[in-house]
Amino acid sequence: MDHEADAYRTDLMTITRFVLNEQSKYPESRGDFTILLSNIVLGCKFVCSAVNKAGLAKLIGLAGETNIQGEEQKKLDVLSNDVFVKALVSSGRTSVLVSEEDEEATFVESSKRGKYCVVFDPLDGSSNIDCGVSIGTIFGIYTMSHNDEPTTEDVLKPGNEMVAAGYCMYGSSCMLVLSTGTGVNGFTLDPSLGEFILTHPDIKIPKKGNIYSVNEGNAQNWDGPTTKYVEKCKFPKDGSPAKSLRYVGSMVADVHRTLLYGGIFLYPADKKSPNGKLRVLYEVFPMSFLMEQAGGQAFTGKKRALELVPEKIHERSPIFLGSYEDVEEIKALYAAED
Ligand code: AFP
Repeated sequence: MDHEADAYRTDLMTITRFVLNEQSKYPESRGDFTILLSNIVLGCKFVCSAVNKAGLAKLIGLAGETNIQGEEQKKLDVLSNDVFVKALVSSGRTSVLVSEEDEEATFVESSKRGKYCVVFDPLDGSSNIDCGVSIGTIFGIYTMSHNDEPTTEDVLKPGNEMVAAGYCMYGSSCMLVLSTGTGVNGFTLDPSLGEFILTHPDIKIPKKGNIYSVNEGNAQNWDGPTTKYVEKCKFPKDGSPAKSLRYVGSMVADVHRTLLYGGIFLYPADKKSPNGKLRVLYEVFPMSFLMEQAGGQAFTGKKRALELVPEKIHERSPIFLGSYEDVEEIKALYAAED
């Protein structure tokens, strides 16, 4: 990278300009997606700013606590959810919203309805909030296929029907990674401009990586293929070097590193959680969509993750995602079990 030239770059590709450019390839497009996305971007900017000042503003801690003014405080994830729900409803472009924070789906009132359904986790990795470790927002977008009353069936669709997916990571910098089905692009928030600027065009995950990422504390409850795979990462018998272990415990941070550096992220099933921990609609699907768009793979232990058909909005699934060749290895171990 030419840092000197970069320091004086004047042609800034903002996320809005990027999406407008994409939209111009479809003459029939009326800008609905651009409007929806700018509301998602607004939510991300709000959460980023709230996360940055969480300690100062006393946003950390439990919802229901009262501050010194006697006002009830909202936990950061509750606050983030409120912001996203309001931004998405007021965009006038959504009909159904599914949030990790809300037990039931939100059906937008008819006067504000639009053609998109958004599934999202407003603040994933919330157990990392209080110690200042990277956390993120994850989202996936479907289109409505009819004009009748919206129902949960409109989001209980396989992940390969999503039209877009992305995440925003609130880390050492704030980064939004997006795919609209034609590759993956990363945008970094320039805090002085308040704009996400294209900094990582056309992200491709390395074909193979040297990092594995898993909560090894669950190892005693894993099944055979996962146990064998992790053993192979640590004690390879083919002369290749052992893989490094990295695990943040925030899916956005672990997946972001996997996307950029290569390797594999695993949240397998175990004896205690036969369906794993991560939620299909707003964790497994968006991240699997991004991985495939970047040239990687995502597998559930049984099938391609994006082919799952969820039956419930908060359903969970085991997930193995990352570099193409690393995921091939775990697929081979599961195939050998059958
Ligand atoms: P929290 O939001 O409760 O911190 O959970 C985060 C998460 O859903 C996902 O971001 C992580 O990958 C995963 O859980 C970590 O789970 P373990 O703590 O069981 O490893």
